[in-house]
Amino acid sequence: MARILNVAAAQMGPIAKDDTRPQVVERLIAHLREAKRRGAELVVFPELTLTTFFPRWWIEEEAALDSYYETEMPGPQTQPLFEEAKRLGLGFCLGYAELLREGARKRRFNTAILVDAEGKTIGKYRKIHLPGHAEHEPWRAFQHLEKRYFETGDLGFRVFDAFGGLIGMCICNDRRWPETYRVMGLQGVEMVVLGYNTPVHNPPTPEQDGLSWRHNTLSLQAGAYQNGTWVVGVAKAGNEEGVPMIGGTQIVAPSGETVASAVTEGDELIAASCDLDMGRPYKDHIFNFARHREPDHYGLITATKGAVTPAQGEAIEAAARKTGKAVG
Ligand code: CDV
Repeated sequence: MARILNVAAAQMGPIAKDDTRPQVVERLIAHLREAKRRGAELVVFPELTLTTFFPRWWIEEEAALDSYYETEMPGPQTQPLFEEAKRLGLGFCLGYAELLREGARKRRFNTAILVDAEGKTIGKYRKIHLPGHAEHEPWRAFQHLEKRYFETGDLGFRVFDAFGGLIGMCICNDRRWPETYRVMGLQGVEMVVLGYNTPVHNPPTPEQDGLSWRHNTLSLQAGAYQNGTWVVGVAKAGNEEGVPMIGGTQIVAPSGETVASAVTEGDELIAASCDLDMGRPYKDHIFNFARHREPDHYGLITATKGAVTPAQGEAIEAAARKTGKAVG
């Protein structure tokens, strides 16, 4: 019997700087109700769902910066979302800015949580690949200060036994990195859910602006196919505070084929019935990891962060082969 997970991808249109949490939560609840009407069990919301994408601004005043973060989840303003999801019997994945206090130290993460149909948080992910820069770069049309406003995630790429399958999370820029999917693929992931905020224009490489949509789809489809997993990518889209952001919300099958996609750049819900066993033939044959992977030849992947010369690469690979540390 097929293992079907009915999933909905809840694309959001722009969120203005002055929009309040209750206004946003009302839009999220509208998505939940539509998802329920369409038979969904799990609803995926975008990255930093609750506010405008604030890393586009250089913010000097700490209180102003703090206002974009959640110090508790659920808190008083997000509780209605949890309650409505529970009432409807829906699980969800929600991205938000997380602020932790450890003594006098503030810690900030770009976070996503997986919440089950009972309203219980059963998984948490903190964004690992943080794009952009840490200092003010006024030459840009807008900033991308994720490296300033967030720490690198400290929870790894975990996979959760939930919704009748194995579910993983990542966030936005993570989706462009094959390592993201492979670490979850090695844990048998069956569905990767992720949200994103992707401006059409990338200030350092404007010549690629016309390819922003293609690079999104390419990354989602490659990650799905190469790991025999479903991938659900959900945008916050449209013109947000003068910055156009791509839509392209889509649900990708383990074949690498997109089975549902959004057609607007506003609040739009798409849904699909996903057979979690559809990844099985990919995992058993062309990407049978235990049979065909050759980790003894992948030493460079973890031995270096940046590119090295071919001579250095050869030396690192030779040393890794000698230690032969792969298991399985
Ligand atoms: N929020 C993001 O991580 N955005 C990046 C942009 C800056 C390229 C992305 O990878 O889509």
